[in-house]
Amino acid sequence: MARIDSKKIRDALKVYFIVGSNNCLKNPLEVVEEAIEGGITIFQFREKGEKALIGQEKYQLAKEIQQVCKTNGILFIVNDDIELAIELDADGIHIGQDDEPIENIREKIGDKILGVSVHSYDEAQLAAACGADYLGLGPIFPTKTKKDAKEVRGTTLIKELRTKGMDIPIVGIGGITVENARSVVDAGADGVAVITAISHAANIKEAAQNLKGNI
Ligand code: TZP
Ligand code: MG
Repeated sequence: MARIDSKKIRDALKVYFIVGSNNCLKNPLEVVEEAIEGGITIFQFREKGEKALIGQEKYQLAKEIQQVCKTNGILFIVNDDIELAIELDADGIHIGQDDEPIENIREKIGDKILGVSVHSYDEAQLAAACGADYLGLGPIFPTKTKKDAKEVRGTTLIKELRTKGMDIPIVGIGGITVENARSVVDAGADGVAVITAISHAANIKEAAQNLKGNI
């Protein structure tokens, strides 16, 4: 296996759906299936926070969602839990600044996709130099989903990285909705990552479709 090429990851980042069981108002498997029907382009399993599953229950849910993703040709990324990502042979892992050093993770995962959340130009430069395949930037807009989220920056950092010549694939995250998604891509992101805009929608398939249609 070789590292994913940047064209492929750029395309995959367009509509990035992230979910854990505590973000869902119904069975997470159904949520993911309907989101896939609506056209999401990549998926992240993010089982953390209040009432998050642990141990065997977490593993089982991840495995079932991974199977749904596989059947539908959707990349399956695991948030934070490198052991789980390796055990499941996931397509990739997404880490933050508080996780293990990026180069250690790259060493452990080989050519799997590596996404890194960054909050400044310096963090972005370091992540790119250490082997990140894409960067997550946020929160772009106010969000209630991540309690320890950093300050809202709008699209400022996306524009800064692009203006300074960084070409690495970027996805924006935090408070993104069908109404504001376009502004994130216009600022230079390759796509938008959302939790609530899809997982809490009355019609999940339509929410994913509308998001895709608006970027
Ligand atoms: N990282 C920065 S903001 C955020 C994460 C995981 C939460 C995004 O959730 P929502 O519901 O799309 O605002
Ligand atoms: Mg983390």
